[in-house]
Amino acid sequence: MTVLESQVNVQPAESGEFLSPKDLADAIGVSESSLKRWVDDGRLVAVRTAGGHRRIPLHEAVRFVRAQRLQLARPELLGVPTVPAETSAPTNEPFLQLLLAENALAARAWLVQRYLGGVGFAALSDGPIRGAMTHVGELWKHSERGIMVEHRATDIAIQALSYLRSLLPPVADDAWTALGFTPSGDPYLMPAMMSAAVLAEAGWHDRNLGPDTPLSAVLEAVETYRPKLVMCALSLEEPGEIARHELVELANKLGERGIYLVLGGRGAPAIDLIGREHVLVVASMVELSAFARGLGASRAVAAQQAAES
Ligand code: B12
Repeated sequence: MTVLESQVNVQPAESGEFLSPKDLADAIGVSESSLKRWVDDGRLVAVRTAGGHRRIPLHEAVRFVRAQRLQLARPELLGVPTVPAETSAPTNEPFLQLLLAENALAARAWLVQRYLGGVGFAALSDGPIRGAMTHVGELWKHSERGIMVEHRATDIAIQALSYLRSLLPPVADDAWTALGFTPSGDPYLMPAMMSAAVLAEAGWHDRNLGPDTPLSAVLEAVETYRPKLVMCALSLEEPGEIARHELVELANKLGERGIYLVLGGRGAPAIDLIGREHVLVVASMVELSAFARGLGASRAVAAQQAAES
């Protein structure tokens, strides 16, 4: 089941970031007047052009389609890559096959289709993406080409993740901030990218410092962004000595200020911080998402109680 480039439908929406009511109505398969009614009753947020025309931001159209669990009649009119129905079988395999076929556009389209269908960023990360990368990570044991294929697949997966990230709705100005990084000596990109996007999906501002980040830069970022949550991704089972020491020092400093430190990845259990207050070791993006949403909800409750008192 290979998907040819020619099978991937992509028709750029008018401006690429905004849709006309007609395009969105046709994409959904409803009349333009129905769509304008949804805008008028506030279920769908539109903006006005200088000429007074309604336009719907792409991320808002995506949010609305997901929230209403709509089956799109013509998904290509959204201007996002989509793949033919038969490739969206509910298994992890298609994404892996698209990575191995180096079909970047179809890999992106496959993720977008599942996202439009209601699967969240965290679940896609823990499911098809992790599954595919685990398979890819074993190839070097079985073939000379294994490392080359791994590098190509990683690049294509990162492209697809970045694209999906660009479809997430903006977060509220007063939302809390989460800082993400990978420690000294750890070259891995994807887990920190994923955890940042998962926090954005949960309504937080995210600041990702990426791979091989020394403690000094993390502390600088804590001063700059005042995060309520700091996430560290450890992809190697045996993190280096520098990383271990820096993380203990970081946990001490964050603990003094009541800032949470979330550790994830196959190296997280090796860091001697388990059981510390304000330190969490989690095994998946879904767990991280649940924790972040819980913190966000507790903030809303505290704000309401403060308002009522
Ligand atoms: C791509 C890759 C590389 C690339 C990274 C490129 C880049 N810039 O990102 C490069 C080429 C650098 C690399 C190098 C090496 N690699 Co490598 N690599 C991989 C590979 C294939 C994918 C990694 C990835 O991004 N996975 C996707 C992420 C999302 O999956 P994940 O790590 O499972 O994370 C999930 C959960 O653990 C959790 N999670 C993880 N982190 C976090 C963080 C937070 C905050 C949260 C909430 C959750 C969370 O959520 C994720 C989604 O479910 C893995 C295979 C694999 N199974 O992942 C091997 C793998 C990690 N590498 C491995 C090895 C051995 C190496 C090398 C030592 C090989 C060598 N001999 O040189 C070097 C080490 C480099 C170093 N400096 O130390 C082994 C690790 C074995 C071990 N037990 O530690 C693996 C498992 C492959 C294998 N099966 O042997 N690698």
